[in-house]
Amino acid sequence: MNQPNFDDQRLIPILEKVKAGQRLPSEDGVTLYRTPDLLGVGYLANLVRERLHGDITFFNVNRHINPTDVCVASCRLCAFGKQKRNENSYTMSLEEVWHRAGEGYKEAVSEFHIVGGLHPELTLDWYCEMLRGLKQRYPDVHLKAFTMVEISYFAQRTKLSHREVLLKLKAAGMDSQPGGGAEIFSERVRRIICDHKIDGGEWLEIARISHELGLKTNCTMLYGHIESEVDRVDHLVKLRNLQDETGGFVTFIPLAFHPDNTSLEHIDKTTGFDDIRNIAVSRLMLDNIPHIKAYWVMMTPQIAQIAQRFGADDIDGTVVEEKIYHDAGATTSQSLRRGELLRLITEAGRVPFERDTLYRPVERTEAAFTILV
Ligand code: V47
Repeated sequence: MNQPNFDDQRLIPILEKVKAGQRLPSEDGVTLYRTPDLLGVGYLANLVRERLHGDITFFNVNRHINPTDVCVASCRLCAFGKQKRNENSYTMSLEEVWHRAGEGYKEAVSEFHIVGGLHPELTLDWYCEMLRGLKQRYPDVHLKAFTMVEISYFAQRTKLSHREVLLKLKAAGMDSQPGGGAEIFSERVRRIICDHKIDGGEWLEIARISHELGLKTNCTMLYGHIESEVDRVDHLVKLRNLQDETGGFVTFIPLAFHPDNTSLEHIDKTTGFDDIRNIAVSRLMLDNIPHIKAYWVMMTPQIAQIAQRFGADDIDGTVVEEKIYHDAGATTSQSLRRGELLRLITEAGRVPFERDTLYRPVERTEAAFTILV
């Protein structure tokens, strides 16, 4: 292996650890966040990414379903949630959810990604019925549903424990959970950007219970608002510690804060430099989480493409009808066709691998290809 020519000599001892497969301590995480030598950080992250996944970049064909944007929490970071009395809010009926999903089924999706606001009237039984209806109609589609924040709210409303809520949803058809709602675990920051949300400890505790019940989940970090580099590293290390215990996280997704239409609108948008850096640092710090996703909706397809050479091995999916980021001013398209994902991957010199939610290969029939290309 050629020795790289780092601009920042502080990366040399980190290279030695990366080459030896050693865990990086928090101080290295802070250095990786603060150095201007992004190419150096990317070089290190790419070593790990290629060691784990070679030239493969994963993607899937999925559809997002957001049954309601009514939310009792008014998080300052969010442009999606609305109060029930807001005439622009919406709540789908069960029939509507199943109908939307049917459009996804025609698009040959392998996953429905289902999250929504904390609705004060929809019951846990309603959500279970929604899942059962989806499974009955589309038995082959994986249901990745509900963040830890939603689980906590269902528990609060029903007076059941987190475990009981998760068991009910699992029995109704929930196959895994997305990684949202983690934001940043620092309580100081959380009090400002999402003070109505569960704290970081509860988010991690619910993830732990999910994993104990055999559910796989994703995890995220929201960056680019008022957090410091130390807060970011603290967040990554907390995820890494839980993963050591449970092994239940499949994919980490760093999420850039989009300020438009939120009450934090005065905050500058993240830069491409910071977006790429978050991919690279998370790949290096999260040595026990298999996949790092460059979510193209959030970082643009162009940056997601470059991220494949800076530590990311996944660029998410076709998505179809993304709402959370578009309400917060995202100017990216609301979906990408499978062919476009393939082009983003092959032009970066990577090999596309269509996966299901749990990273098993997806076999396509001729008929499915004619819809998808
Ligand atoms: O939990 C909300 C974030 C998350 C804003 O698991 C915002 O595969 C930026 O979790 N600006 C939802 N971010 C998205 C999410 C996700 C996305 C793609 C894949 C997966 C997965 C998970 O978006 C929320 C919150 O952290 N968010 N508002 C905003 N204004």
